[in-house]
Amino acid sequence: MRQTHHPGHAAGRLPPQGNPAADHPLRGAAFVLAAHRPDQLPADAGVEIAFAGRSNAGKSSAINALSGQAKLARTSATPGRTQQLVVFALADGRRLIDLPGYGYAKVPVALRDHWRQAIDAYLRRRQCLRGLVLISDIRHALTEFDRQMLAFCATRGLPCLVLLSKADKLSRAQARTRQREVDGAIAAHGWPGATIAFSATTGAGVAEARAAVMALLE
Ligand SMILES: Nc1nc2c(ncn2[C@@H]2O[C@H](COP(=O)(O)OP(=O)(O)O)[C@@H](O)[C@H]2O)c(=O)[nH]1
Ligand SMILES: [Mg+2]
Repeated sequence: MRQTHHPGHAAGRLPPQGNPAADHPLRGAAFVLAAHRPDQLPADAGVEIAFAGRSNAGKSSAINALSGQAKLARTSATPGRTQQLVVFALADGRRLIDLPGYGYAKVPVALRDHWRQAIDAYLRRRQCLRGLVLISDIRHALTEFDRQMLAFCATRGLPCLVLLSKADKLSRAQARTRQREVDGAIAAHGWPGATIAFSATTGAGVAEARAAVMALLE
């Protein structure tokens, strides 16, 4: 096929050739909508996985790293910014849901309760939900909410992929120790969780996490 010149394509900024989702399906993820309440989400059909985590844990950065798109989800140095259920869809319609970050102390109590209930309702009722991706800072122990998410997955029989984020902040040995501690807590409770040490900054664990996320979406 003959290529025509396009003035918007400066050297080095040519788009990838062919189907953008060709190398991995998450690359085709696109923003659909942001909801304030679970009833504003797309119809409860098809296949969906949700991303949960404490505010500032690196949830948006993880979604961007997994999708290979630097600006898909908004990242912020200011915790407590994402207070919506953000929906992304793959080319074939399967969805990723970015749940509101929890645990940010400066959010007013009433708003925190609102989101707590919204997350709770979503996780309890959503039939198309196939699994949860929990983002937890590798430097900290699992929070009370992390534990509730894992216990919730056990109750509903859903798998939970735990991305131990910001692994670049620790040495390899420290990261391994932290991961073993979390694995131990998961095993002790019989939670349906699997951990991956992850860094959006260095890309460590991203390929493995991508494969695990795609497995959840099967
Ligand atoms: N060093 C490092 N910083 C990270 C990583 N992931 C996120 N961050 C930083 O942590 C802060 C919060 O990240 P964000 O993705 O917005 O967190 P969210 O609130 O959970 O969505 C930002 O300043 C990010 O740049 C990582 O893998 N390594
Ligand atoms: Mg975020």
